[in-house]
Amino acid sequence: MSASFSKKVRQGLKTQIVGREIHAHKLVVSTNDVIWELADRGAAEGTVVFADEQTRGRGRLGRTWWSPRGQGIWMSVLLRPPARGGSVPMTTVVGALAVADAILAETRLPARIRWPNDVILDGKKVAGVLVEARERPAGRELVLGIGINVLGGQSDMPSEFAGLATSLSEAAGREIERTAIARALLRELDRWYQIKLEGNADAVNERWRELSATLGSRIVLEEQGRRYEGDVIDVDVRLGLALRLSRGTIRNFRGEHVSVLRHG
Ligand code: BT5
Repeated sequence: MSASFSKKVRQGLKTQIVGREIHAHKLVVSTNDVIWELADRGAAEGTVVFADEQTRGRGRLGRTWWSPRGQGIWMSVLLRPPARGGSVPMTTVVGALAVADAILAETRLPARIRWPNDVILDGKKVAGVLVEARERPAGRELVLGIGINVLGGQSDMPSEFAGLATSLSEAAGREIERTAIARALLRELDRWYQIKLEGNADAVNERWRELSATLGSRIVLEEQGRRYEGDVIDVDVRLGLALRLSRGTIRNFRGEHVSVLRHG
């Protein structure tokens, strides 16, 4: 990845916060780490890092994110939301909405959000979102990391998740250009982040419900060692996922410490 990648992404980009500064690297351990280093040095909110390849891309809960060279969008953005405006679950939803809307706008593929942080096509994971937070004297800093498989396909993927994942090009049946998706992603991140900053939770919830693959399905999840099975009756940015358990009681999960074991 080079200066020409960031130059192409910048073409016609009219964002206000996200993408104020864009860095593109060939090889990094994790774009989230690069952003944290830039944050330590006082980088502006909205600074974005892309990488061609990550040697140890991170997933949630200690998992790894496979990030082969030139095949996807591996990126992170630095956010400094005002006081109490930036919970990890809320920012995860902002990321997932932006990914799904960018895919829809650029490819017309029907991307859906699988709670809490996956974007899927035909039930297969095409993208993941990882949000990390730190408290600083001046307030909270968040790093929103996004991985989208753009090129290649299941035959290239590790067998551990090959049948469960796909890429945009594989799903579309034609080669999708990384820079076009990257530009749309920055535009949608900027848009959804500002809707969130305005406190417009209703707009976020409305779109999330439209795009949710989880709403209405029966799932099994695990939170801090305990298993829960039930029907998903709502998703809400403040309350999280509402699950109707078998005995009829309703329990809310915010998603930070949850793994979904089965998704109907
Ligand atoms: C995620 O974790 O889905 C969050 C992924 C975030 C990756 C981005 S890339 C840029 C930024 N920098 C980073 O270091 N990370 C972020 P999780 O829900 O825990 O899903 C991880 C699981 O998805 C793994 O255990 C695999 O089973 C599967 N997986 C790994 N790589 C994949 C890929 N490229 N495509 C589809 N599934 C994958």
